[in-house]
Amino acid sequence: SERADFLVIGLGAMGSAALYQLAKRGAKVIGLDRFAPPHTMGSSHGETRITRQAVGEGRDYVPLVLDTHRIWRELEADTGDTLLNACGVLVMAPGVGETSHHGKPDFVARSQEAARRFDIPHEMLDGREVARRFPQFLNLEGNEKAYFEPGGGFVYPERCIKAQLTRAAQLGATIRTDVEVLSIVQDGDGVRVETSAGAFAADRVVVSAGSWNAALLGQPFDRLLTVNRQVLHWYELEDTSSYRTDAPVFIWMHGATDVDYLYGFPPLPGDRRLKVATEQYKTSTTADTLDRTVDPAESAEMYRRHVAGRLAGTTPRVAQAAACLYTVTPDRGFIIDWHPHQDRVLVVSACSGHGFKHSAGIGRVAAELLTEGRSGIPTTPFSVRRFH
Ligand code: PYC
Repeated sequence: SERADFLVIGLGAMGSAALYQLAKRGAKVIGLDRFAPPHTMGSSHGETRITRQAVGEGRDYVPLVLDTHRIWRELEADTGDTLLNACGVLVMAPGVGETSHHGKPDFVARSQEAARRFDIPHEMLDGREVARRFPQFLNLEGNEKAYFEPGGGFVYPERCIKAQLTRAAQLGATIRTDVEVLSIVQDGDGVRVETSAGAFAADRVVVSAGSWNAALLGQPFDRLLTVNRQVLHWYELEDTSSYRTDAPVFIWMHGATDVDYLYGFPPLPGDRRLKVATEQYKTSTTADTLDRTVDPAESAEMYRRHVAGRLAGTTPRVAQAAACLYTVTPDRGFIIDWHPHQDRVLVVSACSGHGFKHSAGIGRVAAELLTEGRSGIPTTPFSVRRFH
């Protein structure tokens, strides 16, 4: 069997970051992926991902995103590629009614609280001020509550993954694509991994296979993790004049329930499409049985419920659509922890649909846990033991 210090299974957001950080530390490391990353089969495709530094999901996440921004800038300098566009992020909720997001109440206020605690530049706006500054948002009541963070924005997920895999390979990592992992078995002082391309052995293993994690890891992960299909939609713009070149990304809670919500991105330079999505947690699927085609009726319904009358210049014409996966814990958080039954297997992660902005920092945490046994950023909030 091929042997390494560390084996990373799944080279998406988290795995590519872990591979890069381990290679940077001089470890002998092999990365495996079932496809050829960056690919469209998991949770890391679709051109853009929101990043916010004052994370309303909880203050435990903030050190991860701050570290991640630092690493994107380092990788940009190394590769010459643009990874992070700090065009600003706007989080908006109605003046009255539903204000929860990602399972957390008062999401706008929680973002403000995190910004204050970590000294992150931000502004609090009402709907009237949002309408004045950002004419792309239509039909505001005026009493909306909004958090604006000029240092937030979006990252290019495929480029981030590619940059980390490229740097990892330059630093000596081995990357094996189109390899399916069949079993992960701990034996004495190491771990043996059987795959479609033969056996691999390592001192320790990182499992960062996203929606495939539940099946690979067995109990208790198969009980804890739920996979939800999400859909990304790109609508044709007939008029881009409301979108300044520094138009922000946005999360907009606009109605009475927590499904009355959309998030989206400004058009990319030279592009005449607007990418938006909502989220659903009602219907679950699996990575292998998911329907990856998007029915035009789904995009029509998205446009009718969330986009029409809210975003300037849009048309219902669908330029593109894609299905994407969330792997979700019961509390919509993260898992970064050793497997409870295999103490040489580090599980990274489920990220419940809000992980990409933290991914480079999570890779560094994983590398520290593997090489030093502890990490500079506390991982207790992401422990699997919290579910016992
Ligand atoms: O993390 O900002 C986010 C986000 C919005 C929608 C999905 N994730």
